[in-house]
Amino acid sequence: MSKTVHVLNGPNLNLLGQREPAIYGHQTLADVEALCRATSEARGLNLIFRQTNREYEMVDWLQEARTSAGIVINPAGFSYHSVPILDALKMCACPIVEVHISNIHRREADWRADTIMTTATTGIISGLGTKGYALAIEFIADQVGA
Ligand code: CA2
Repeated sequence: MSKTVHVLNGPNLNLLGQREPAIYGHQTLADVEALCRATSEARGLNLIFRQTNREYEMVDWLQEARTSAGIVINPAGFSYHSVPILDALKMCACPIVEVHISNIHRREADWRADTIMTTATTGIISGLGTKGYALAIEFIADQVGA
């Protein structure tokens, strides 16, 4: 059984911490990676942590991750329209946790709640800030008995 967890981040999350702190907090993506690394190490899991602004790259990474211990994905703006990413998620054999830093059901625009990814994920964490990433990794560790 693979002991690698993939944490994949979608468009614009490379700028996390640089705008809208009232919604997304002050932590940067480097801070999120450090949190994910500490959580994975504590549970004996290897971590691959990535961010992309390119849809095709996310599809490639999901195909790479499909037989891993699990996937944590914040699809960001891809959440609302990307059929290629949805199809790639459906091909994954491992547990998948969709994470959103903000509570997408409490946002100013109703459409933000309408992620199409959730039909292909094991579950979703939304609104718990960057801690959601750590909780998602803990869930995957439990699933693989790590
Ligand atoms: O709450 C989340 O994690 C989101 O997935 C973030 C997406 C947004 O489109 C979703 O509705 C909810 C947006 C990410 C934009 O990246 C940022 C860049 C700089 C500062 C804050 C966010």
